[in-house]
Amino acid sequence: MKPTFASNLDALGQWRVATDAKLASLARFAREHDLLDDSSAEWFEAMRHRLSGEKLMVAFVAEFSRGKSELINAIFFSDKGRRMMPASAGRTTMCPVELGYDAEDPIGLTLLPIETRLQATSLAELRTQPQAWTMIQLDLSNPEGMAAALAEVMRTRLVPKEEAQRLGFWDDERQEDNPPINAEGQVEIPVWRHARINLPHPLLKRGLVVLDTPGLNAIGTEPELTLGLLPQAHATVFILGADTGVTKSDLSIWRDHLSGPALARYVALNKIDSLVDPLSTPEQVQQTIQRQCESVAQTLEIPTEHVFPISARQALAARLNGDAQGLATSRLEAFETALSDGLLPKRRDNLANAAIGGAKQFQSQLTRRFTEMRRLYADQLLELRGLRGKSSGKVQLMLQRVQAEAAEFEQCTARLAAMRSVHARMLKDALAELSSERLRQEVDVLQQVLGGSWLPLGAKKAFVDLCARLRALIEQAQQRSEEIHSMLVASFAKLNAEFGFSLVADVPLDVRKYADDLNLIERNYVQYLGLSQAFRLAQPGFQEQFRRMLISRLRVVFETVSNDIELWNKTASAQVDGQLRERRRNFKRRYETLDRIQSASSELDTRLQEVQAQDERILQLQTRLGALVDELVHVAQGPSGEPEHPGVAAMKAISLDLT
Ligand SMILES: Nc1nc2c(ncn2[C@@H]2O[C@H](COP(=O)(O)OP(=O)(O)OP(=O)(O)O)[C@@H](O)[C@H]2O)c(=O)[nH]1
Ligand SMILES: [Mg+2]
Repeated sequence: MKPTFASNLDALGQWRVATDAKLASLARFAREHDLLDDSSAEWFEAMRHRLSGEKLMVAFVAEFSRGKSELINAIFFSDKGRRMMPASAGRTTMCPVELGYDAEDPIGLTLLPIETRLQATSLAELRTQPQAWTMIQLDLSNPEGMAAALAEVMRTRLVPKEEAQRLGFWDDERQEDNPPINAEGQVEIPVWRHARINLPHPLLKRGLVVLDTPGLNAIGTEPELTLGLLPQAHATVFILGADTGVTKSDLSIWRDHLSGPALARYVALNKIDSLVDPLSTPEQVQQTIQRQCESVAQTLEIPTEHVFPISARQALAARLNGDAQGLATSRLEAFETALSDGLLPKRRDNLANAAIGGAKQFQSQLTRRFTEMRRLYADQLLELRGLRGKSSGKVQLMLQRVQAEAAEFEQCTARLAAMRSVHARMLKDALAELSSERLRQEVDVLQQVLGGSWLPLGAKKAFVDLCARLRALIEQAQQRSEEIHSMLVASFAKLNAEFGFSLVADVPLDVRKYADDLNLIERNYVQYLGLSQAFRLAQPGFQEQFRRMLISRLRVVFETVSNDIELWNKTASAQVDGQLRERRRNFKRRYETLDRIQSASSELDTRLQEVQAQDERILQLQTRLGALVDELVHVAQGPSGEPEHPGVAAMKAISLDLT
């Protein structure tokens, strides 16, 4: 009984493999025929890396004991023959748990001690420091042993109130949020701050990352979770209990962490089995479930169809026992279908568009180059045909003409050098404003404005101002890119007219779109600064973490903008270099040909045939290129029309891969 989500993710995985194979063939073809310049090679590598390595993160968020861990077990790990993630009554998962697979890391469970919260280092930085983590090996052949090891995520210990306070689990001013305190004045706190499970499970190997979170205020206490992981998750599943409905604390989690507009959110109304009542008919129970869904939808202000009634426990048990009827009653499959339909096609489309767009651009770049080469061959053929029956004196004259033309052409080098230096300077200016140093300066301004006081209102304003300045930097980068484009258009036109180049400046780059990423970060942070957890920012350690997290997220945006600009400009330069090389080669060939014809007139026909053969070879290359790109498009777009059964899609992907 293969879970729906799993099959669909499998199909996506097959598609990725098939599309990657087509990209690889295209790259191989280009390399074999010496058609791959540096910037294109870079693009191929980045795109293939995205296809094979891009992660898909699904985060589960809810108040404690709503069944997050149980649902994760039912959706993703029912193949293990037992309950993998600990799920039990009361508080169970004590720290965020990230399940994924990275072939470069050892298999096992790694845990970050809670005390690291006292350092200013952010979780993102700690990820790169293996010595900060405790490692527990997992024996894949022993599910019992694995489950026992995973119980580590439940570990807690008792500490004096003061220590809990330092670690962010106690606040005198917010008594209602504090954990219970025992007779000795001690408080129970998690032993670990974050857990990562690195497991070569088929789904995780396909790039899925599952994030299980602890309930209660724990979400808010870790800025990394609220600001880093959750906003970047591709989908968030919010879980409610059918037995409890929407409680006040459910609602505050929803409002504080899930109401961001950009998130793909799913709401599961779990534990519908608990509504079964021996005194009611099954129809009456169904009506109760329906009423509950409507009331949840109304409270959360979402459409009723977006609330999925399920029973995670029943689904897990049914899958473990191969019980189809039980699985149907759990209604999990409808939820899984919605989750995969909402998530996977969009992801596939994004990857497909990027792969197809890039490949087509590469194709038009090469086509331009082919056209230019064929133009030169045509000229040469004309020149050679004109020599038929001509005396060797005429050939001698032609030789001199070629020499003169070549010398005249070489005058372009000074012009090219001038253009290159202008181009390099403009590019440097455009990139300077996007450097991580520049970013740090801007964030430092925020820090100075705030001083030590991170009062929610002031912090929010300072932050909004920072985002406005950063947007202005992106706008400036856009303008500089357009200036570079105009400069190249003008220079290319002159070079084409004076020296017979056929240079074309691509459409100008659009980096303005990255302002949307900034907007998203802004919304997350503003929400965080405004919410009930903002008081935690008063603690110095959190402030520093907050700052570092912010810089690291902003840096990703700025680096993407820089990379795009660099790649665009590299492509433009590569075109100039390519044509220069081709023209020089052509002069040399023409000279050598005439030279040989002069010494033996029988050479003329041989040379004519050679040039014709070269021209035909280019035509063949162009046809082959077209075929390879078409194949890629065909595989990447996949079968059009109605979505089909995932198994069929997977089979198709495989068979296409083999052809
Ligand atoms: N009756 C019933 N119980 C369920 C269902 N799903 C989960 N439970 C039970 O509810 C309890 C809590 O489930 P967990 O999965 O541990 O809940 P959680 O949301 O992960 O809780 P924390 O880890 O504490 O944040 C466990 O005893 C589960 O077996 C369900 O569909 N029906
Ligand atoms: Mg849990």
